[in-house]
Amino acid sequence: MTAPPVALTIAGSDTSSGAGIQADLKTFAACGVYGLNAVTGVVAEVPGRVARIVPMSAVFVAEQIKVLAASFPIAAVKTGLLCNREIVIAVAKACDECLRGVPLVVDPVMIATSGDALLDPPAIAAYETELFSRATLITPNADEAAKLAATPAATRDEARAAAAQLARQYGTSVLLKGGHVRTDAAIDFLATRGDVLEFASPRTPNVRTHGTGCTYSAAIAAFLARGENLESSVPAAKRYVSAAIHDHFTWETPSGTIHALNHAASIVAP
Ligand code: PXL
Repeated sequence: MTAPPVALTIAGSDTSSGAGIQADLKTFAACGVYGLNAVTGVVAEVPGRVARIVPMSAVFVAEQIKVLAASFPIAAVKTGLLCNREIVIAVAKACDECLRGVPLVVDPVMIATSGDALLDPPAIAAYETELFSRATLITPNADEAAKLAATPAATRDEARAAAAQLARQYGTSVLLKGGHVRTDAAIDFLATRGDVLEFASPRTPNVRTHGTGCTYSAAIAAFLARGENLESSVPAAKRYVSAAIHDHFTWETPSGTIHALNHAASIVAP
């Protein structure tokens, strides 16, 4: 067997395996990439309810990254939940020191699908000053983009303008995920090199999956690790997520209906 490309996720552990490290590793595997992980914290949760988050120490997060970077040929990195300001700063520093030149996808995970806040204002400020400028791509959803750009992103025109503004603001490429924007299809806006490209996919109604954002940014990192560029990685990743949502799993339980992404829905040939 030839060795696959290697990608690293720096993210939180989701006990219910729908989001976080678990979603990222499933995505890497399905996209033909070998996945490494540095755990930022452990989240006790089920879909729709976060019970508790226990962060790792920032020093230990940095140590995980350094150990991995010293051994593996890491070809792309993504960040997910970074829990707090100290971890955001430690990750930025570690990426600078030992992953220089490696494509970095930053998913600014601020709010869970359940509505739970996952980051406090000092942590968000650290993303803005320490991490975004080092990223190849940042992938806010419409709510995160509106907060960062301090401008509405609820309609197609607003979302397009917010993506372009954020790209200028942070000097990096921006993928604004328009799942919650008022359009018939789910449209994402990729602002890169002065241009805004749009990628649309049909909506799958009445599915409550968590982990779609994690999965999307992990798939982009996987395609970057495979040597694709941003303009080809984003639509390939969107096809991957859309299939995982469309072919989702459902459990009917005494406490309600549980949905989960199906990562076997579109396995990408090595
Ligand atoms: O979907 C955001 C997210 C990211 N990372 C972890 C999570 C969640 C949401 O629940 O638990 C670890």
